[in-house]
Amino acid sequence: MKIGILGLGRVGRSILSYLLDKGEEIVVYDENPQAYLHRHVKLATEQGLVKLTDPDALKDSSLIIKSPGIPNQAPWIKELDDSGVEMIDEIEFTWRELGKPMTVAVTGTNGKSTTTAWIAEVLKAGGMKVFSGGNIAPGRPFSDALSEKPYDAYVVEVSTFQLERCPTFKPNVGVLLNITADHLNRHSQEEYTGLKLSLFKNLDGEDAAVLNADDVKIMQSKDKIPGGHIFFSLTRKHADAYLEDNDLYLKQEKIISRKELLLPGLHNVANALAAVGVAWKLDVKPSRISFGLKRFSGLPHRMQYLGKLKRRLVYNNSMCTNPEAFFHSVHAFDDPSIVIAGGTEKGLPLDGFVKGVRKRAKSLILFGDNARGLKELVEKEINFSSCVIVDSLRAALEAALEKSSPGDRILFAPGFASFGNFRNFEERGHAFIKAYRLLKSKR
Ligand code: UMA
Repeated sequence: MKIGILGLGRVGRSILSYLLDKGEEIVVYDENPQAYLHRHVKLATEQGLVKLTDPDALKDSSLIIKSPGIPNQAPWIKELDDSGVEMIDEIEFTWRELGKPMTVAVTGTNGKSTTTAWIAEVLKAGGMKVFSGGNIAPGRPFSDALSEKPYDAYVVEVSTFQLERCPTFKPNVGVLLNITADHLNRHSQEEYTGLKLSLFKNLDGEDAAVLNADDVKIMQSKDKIPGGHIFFSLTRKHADAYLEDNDLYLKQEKIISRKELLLPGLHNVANALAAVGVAWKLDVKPSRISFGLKRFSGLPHRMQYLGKLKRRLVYNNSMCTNPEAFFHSVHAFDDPSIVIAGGTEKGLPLDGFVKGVRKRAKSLILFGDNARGLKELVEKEINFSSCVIVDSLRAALEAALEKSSPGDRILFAPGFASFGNFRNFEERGHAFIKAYRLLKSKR
């Protein structure tokens, strides 16, 4: 059987390695010739196991698997479609190849990655062996599961890019967190909403749709969503999973207090309630749901709770790379933090940074190229005088300890890009974690 792979990013390479093991005839195409230089692709090509080709030569394939980044509207994709060849998304392919296993698929505009990882944690607490992946970043493609031993459940984040060609994909539980505008360069708003809802199109009475009852767009569409409905809400007590007086409930039974969750912000309470809804459908006991919710400290570098250092709570939000994100990071908490910030300017307006400092910073520890400029800015604009400039992340943590008291929170929310000192936000986050561990070991 001749199988085509379009795109040799993380998805394409993961499928390639699985198909190589199966001994299939494989043809690949990527518009960027650099993609062929990747070590595994190069090796397979040199050994004659893979043919690099052009779109025309793919027309007689038995099946083509398209990477999510390649737009459906591309003329060469349309041409392939016209030839009648079957072209599907990685999600559809992986689910079929795995033999249609127990799958929880999570979509929405915001919060997908955190909720996917949180659901996985709660199901693990319930004793299940769980694969977690999909669109989630940092994370691994769903197709990585093909090369591993079977799991009890697969929890996958799916983006609209991955739902365009999933004709038979039928998760046992689909989760829709929210729908706002996004990816309008690739879909119209109507198409985008339609694609999100298409996650549920094959559900039957045995399956469940876990839906945010606070989202107007979702509630307007709910009658079109098949499967049993499980609602979660921050405000409605008649929902299945809900928040009341700062406690999270499942069907009138208290599961956990909000203050026991390590992740800040009401949006994360909503994400936790979605996880409660999924866990209930999969028969996880309330005490285990509570345990799993409590244990989750966040995805790496996204408001990740690291632990306590000299009785200060330390959070790593290295993913915060612009002033607007800085504003939201510091506002995730109701009270001010000792904030570590700074990096490389990308020419963006600095209002979000200044507003964030005014409302939610007790002290500011600044590092990176723009440290001096930021100090002058907040001194001049808002008369903020509690600034320290440092030249390393370790020095930043030490300064933060000096400026704080037990019980305070130290928040690493750079608000700027990581270029210059680090390759990307992940490397910067790792450097922060390393500094935290070093100081912790010296206590
Ligand atoms: N390519 C072409 N032609 C194109 C576009 C891409 O040939 O028109 C080739 C590129 O040269 C490249 C390959 O396709 O070699 C890249 O494929 P890809 O963009 O699908 O990237 P992957 O590395 O396979 O990553 C994809 C997702 N990428 C996108 O949706 C753009 C990752 O989501 C996802 O984590 C990964 O699969 C595993 O499932 C990233 C993302 O930005 C994080 N997602 C969007 C989001 O979250 O908002 C949807």
